[in-house]
Amino acid sequence: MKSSWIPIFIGLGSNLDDPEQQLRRAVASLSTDQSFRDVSVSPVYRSEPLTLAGSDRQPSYLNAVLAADTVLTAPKLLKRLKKQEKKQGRKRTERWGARPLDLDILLYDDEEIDEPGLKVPHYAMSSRLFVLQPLADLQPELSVPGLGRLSKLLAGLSEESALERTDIGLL
Ligand code: A4P
Ligand code: MG
Repeated sequence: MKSSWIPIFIGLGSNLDDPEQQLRRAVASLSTDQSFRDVSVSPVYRSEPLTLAGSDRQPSYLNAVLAADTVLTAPKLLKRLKKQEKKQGRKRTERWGARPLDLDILLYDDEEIDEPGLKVPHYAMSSRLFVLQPLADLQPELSVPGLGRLSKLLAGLSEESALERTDIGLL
């Protein structure tokens, strides 16, 4: 039988309304929530915004990854994260639009989930340096279900997507 504490990785992103404070607030909220334990957070990176072609210019993002164990099922975890985004002023407007907080479920144990409204591993993680690098900082030996070793995914990314490591500590 599976343990009731499930290892998870959450992607954090912000490019609006004081991104550093947004990430701090999200981490503080999750790490004091009893549904989570053993919370750790990667270094914080500044990254160029990935936008849809033709959309307005956006501020750069701060990105990080949070690792924890949770008792929540995957759908309940998604609900909890959406609640946090909403609390922190997220309004869903256009896809990939600027936002105070974006919380994505990157990995939920070794599960592959493909349901309406929930796809895990996160559909775009393998092409995003701002996800893979902080993930590797936390767990370099990780394998991503269905995609293979993290080190191999990282090696396959082009140098184009520049990433700047900051000295911000979130925990
Ligand atoms: N959803 C499905 N799977 C998941 C999952 N694993 N985790 C659904 C979280 N949500 C998941 O997401 C749309 C719907 O995806 C949710 O309602 C949920 O049911 P959203 O957060 O409402 O909308 P979105 O974020 O605009 O769309 P999308 O396609 O999820 O965008 P991403 O992939 O989250 O990317 N540039 C930089 N530099 N750094 C960033 O962090 N982030 C984005 C957003 C764009 N550009 C960026 C960054
Ligand atoms: Mg999202």
